[in-house]
Amino acid sequence: MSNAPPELIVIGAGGHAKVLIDTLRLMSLNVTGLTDNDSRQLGYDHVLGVPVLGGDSELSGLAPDMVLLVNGIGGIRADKLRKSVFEHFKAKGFRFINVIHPSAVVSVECSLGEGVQIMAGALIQPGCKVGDDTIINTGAALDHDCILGCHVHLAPGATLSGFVSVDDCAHIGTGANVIQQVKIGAGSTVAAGATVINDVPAGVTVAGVPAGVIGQGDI
Ligand code: JB2
Repeated sequence: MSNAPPELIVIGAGGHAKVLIDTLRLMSLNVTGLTDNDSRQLGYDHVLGVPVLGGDSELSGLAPDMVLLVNGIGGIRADKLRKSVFEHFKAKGFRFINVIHPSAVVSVECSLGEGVQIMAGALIQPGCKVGDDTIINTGAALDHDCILGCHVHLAPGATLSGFVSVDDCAHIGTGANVIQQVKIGAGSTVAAGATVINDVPAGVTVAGVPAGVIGQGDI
């Protein structure tokens, strides 16, 4: 078996990937390349100096144990896409690394799944559990004992008080607030700036202060 260091590849070459490359450098990790399925339409072939290698088929010739992946798909409508990318590559035997910005404050008394991304200035208090492939974006905060499922996205500045639970693929929008002990159902969207004081069922969108249901699924 080769002793060559693993390739570190980010899937997706958009805005979220740019922030991840910067964060990984602060972790002393160098991204070797990016894949983007629209690579020919991007209008650029590097992000922060890292080459866009082509589509995801570029990974098919690589041994999974010689590659570490980072899921660079973010975005409000992208949580299911993000999930499918994660599951596709996991099924092929690839591993996703955790990305934790050096300025994030993460209690040692919490558990993190695989491929978790904790961005600049985020806070995670004790007793929290964060599932696979979940993003705690810039300046977002989890108070004590919050339970987040897989492929959840807490957008920048979102705040969860203690004992909040968020099920798989839910999206908590920029600057939203969720009071203590509220449960957010799978695949639901909390609009930017909302204040959630009651449980949110699966698959709906809530908005406003206090937040109410305004529709089904993504906004
Ligand atoms: O299956 C895929 C795939 N699907 C979309 N494989 C690969 N390798 N790439 C894929 N993509 C590519 O992801 C798209 O072609 C696009 O270039 C990229 C996503 O870039 P975009 O800038 O549109 O979104 P983002 O997810 O990087 O950033 C969003 O989410 C962040 C959290 C933006 O809303 C940002 O502003 C936000 N901070």
